[in-house]
Amino acid sequence: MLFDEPGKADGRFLLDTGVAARHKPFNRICVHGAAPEIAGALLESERINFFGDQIFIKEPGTRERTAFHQDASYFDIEGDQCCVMWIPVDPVTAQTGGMMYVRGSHRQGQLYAPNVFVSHTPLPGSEGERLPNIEDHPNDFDIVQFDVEPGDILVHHYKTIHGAGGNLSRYQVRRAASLRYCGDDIRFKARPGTPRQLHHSNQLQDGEPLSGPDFPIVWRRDRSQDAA
Ligand SMILES: O=C(O)CCC(=O)C(=O)O
Repeated sequence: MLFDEPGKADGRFLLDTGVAARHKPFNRICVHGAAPEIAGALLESERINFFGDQIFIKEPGTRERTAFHQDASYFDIEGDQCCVMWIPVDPVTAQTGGMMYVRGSHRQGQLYAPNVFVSHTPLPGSEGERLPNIEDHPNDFDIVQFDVEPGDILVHHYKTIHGAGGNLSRYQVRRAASLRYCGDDIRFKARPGTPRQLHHSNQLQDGEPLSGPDFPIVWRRDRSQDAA
């Protein structure tokens, strides 16, 4: 386990996956809110498929870090046009577990093995080299961290290496949703060892574009205003 501080602290780290499949108001934000259009603009895509979601809650006094990782290693897809929106509903600083990104790491062309999220241990059966130990050598990497408020959205490329600290505050909970959107060039690709999305019907074969109920289209570029 990767802990921020030795000693005793009793905050809990809750992670849940596929919330949009179970919770209608959350689903509305994922598929009808502003996020799909923002993804379309950032990815310069003609259409956007919703890929999935997670929520991350770190109570005050949570020592568990989120180990550095690349989301792409956990997703059964390949291609370039995929982004992840990290949406906090609390003010978040470095002390309460602010997200840290290794700048430009999405362009390195390497996909590392997925880890178990709270330690460097790779997921059983997964492929790829282990990530370097960034937690113990932060000065060797170009890491950026942003303090955020409710209403802010942090967006990263799905190959960007990122992680987060524990929540060392005494009173401030840190809750965030992570929404994933895919654009035109993304294709399905099953990856060994990745956690199965229990709400998925798994109808796609490797190489197929995303479609169907698992990956609904949530935005299309409106070409009706384009000059003739
Ligand atoms: O909130 C966290 O601790 C991690 C979030 C994350 O890794 C993600 O959204 O991809």
